[in-house]
Amino acid sequence: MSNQEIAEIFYDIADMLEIKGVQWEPRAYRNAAMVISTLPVDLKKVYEEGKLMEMEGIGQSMSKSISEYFQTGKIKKYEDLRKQFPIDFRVFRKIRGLGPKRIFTLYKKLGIKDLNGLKDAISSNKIRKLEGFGEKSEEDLRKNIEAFLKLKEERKLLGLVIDHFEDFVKKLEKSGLFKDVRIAGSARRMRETVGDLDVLAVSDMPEKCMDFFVKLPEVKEVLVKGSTKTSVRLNLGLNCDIRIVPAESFGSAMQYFTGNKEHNVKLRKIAISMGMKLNEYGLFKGTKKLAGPTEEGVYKALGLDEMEPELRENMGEIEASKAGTLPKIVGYEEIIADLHVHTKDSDGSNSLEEMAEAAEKIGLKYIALTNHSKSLRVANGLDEDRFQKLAAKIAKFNEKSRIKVLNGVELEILKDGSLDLPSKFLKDFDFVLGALHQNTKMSRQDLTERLVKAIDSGLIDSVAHPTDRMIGEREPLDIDMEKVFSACKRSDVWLEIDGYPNRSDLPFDLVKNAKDYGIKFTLGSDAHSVNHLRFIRMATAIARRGWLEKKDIVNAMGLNDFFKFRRRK
Ligand code: DGT
Ligand code: CA
Ligand code: CA
Repeated sequence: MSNQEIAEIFYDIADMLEIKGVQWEPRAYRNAAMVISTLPVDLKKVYEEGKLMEMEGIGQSMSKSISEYFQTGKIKKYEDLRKQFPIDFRVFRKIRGLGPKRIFTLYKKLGIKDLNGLKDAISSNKIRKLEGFGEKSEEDLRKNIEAFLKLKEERKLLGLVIDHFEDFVKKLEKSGLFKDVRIAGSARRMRETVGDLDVLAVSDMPEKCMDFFVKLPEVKEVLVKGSTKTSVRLNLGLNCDIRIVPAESFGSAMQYFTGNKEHNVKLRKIAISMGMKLNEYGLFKGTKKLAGPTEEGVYKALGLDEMEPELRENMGEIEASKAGTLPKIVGYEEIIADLHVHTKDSDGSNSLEEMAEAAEKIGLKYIALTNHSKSLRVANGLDEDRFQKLAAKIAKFNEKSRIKVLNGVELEILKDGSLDLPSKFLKDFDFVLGALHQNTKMSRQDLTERLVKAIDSGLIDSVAHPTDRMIGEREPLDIDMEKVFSACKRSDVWLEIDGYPNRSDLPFDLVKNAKDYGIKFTLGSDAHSVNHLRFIRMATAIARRGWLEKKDIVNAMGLNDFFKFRRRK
């Protein structure tokens, strides 16, 4: 995907400029890279429409670089820097504990350019002898590399590709060649990461369909081409399988190719136990076809309710359906708020007005600004004084706006479980989202106690991204979640589902566990720019995958209820 490629180049440039001691440019490049990597449309399209400069964070020189990339396939500024620093920043950046300065030290002192070089240096104990490293950091690096390799799967974050998937399928639809064309597989189940894109279609002209399909500009390479199944590599960096099936099998094929596999296996067993046979062509008794055209028909004939794709993870949904206890999960359209939004005031790239306006455009009724608090210096956290000024701005904005903005904070939970702002000051916030970001290298017990202390303080409303995992970067914190859930229940504190794609935190299986404690949840996009507000959909998807109903979710309440149900008064 050119978006990702250009974002990586910009991150590389930022790292190299930082090594050179350049002052503000690295920050500008990182900001632009963040915006580009999370863009819902193809950057190339923005370029072709001449709208690069309209993007936030993209000035004249970056716009020129992007144009240069699309015209020549290269960016000279980048190539020149690379000659000075022939280092694999892309991999090193993803290893915890390696910033640009340390990467450069490794290169300068030991000639380390890539992961293999780094691994060799670690196994021959060379790192510990370097100034500023030591034995402990050598050991940490070894562990962090292991973690990186373990998490580095060839999967994409759905939140970053779903809009591209949908645009792609829309193109197929618009061709007029298909009677029906739908997304199946993990993307339909809204799994946080996807291995490929599965598309199912019905058509009278399969050959023409496949010809049209493989010629789309999103297709990089054709892997297999047939009239019922074609597989291609997409520019996005993953494969797409399209299958054309007869209309009378569309439902059973959708069921089969939506999965997941374990869910399917269980369904098939049920069919067998009823003397039937289930496959992608239909549900059969002997030679008689009992179901096939619709998914609903397949489930009904097996004595089950048709269930939302998000539920089909073999997490007890089949048993619950049989018992008639399957919940009516929250609808995407029932979410009317976003309770985790950043602005320029801390580390976001848009103003309060811009964020609110964009949120209103996607149909939200209120949002909570949750900028970082002062100890999170890397994110430009706010102190009391700056928060007070922002509160005044918010109050003024609300006087004349339709959408309402809550005065919130993403509050650092400090090392000892105390909070980053005085309790008297916290009272003035509408919404306090407690978060662990720093000093998390602690024992399971200490970390659990730290978080539980904050939950029991009576001063926070919800816990931001509770496990602090970063998909592909770092594992969840080692915390006793059962203790956290009990504390939330006891102190009437909510838990956040953060929909920012690489967070997707609380993970859906833990959401389902937490629900059993009777806890309520807040959903947040964790937007750092207007185009991230769309991630509220991903948070909602996780809520649905965790079996949450409307009543379990704060964001489905109106503002009056929000204040009524908020325990902190
Ligand atoms: P992914 O692509 O790894 O993100 O996950 P899925 O779930 O999209 O898996 P994929 O693309 O391999 O297959 C699509 C669906 O096809 C899967 O969810 C269930 C079904 N399927 C695949 N292999 C099998 C199988 O061996 N047995 C059964 N019953 N179903 C299968
Ligand atoms: Ca798939
Ligand atoms: Ca597939």
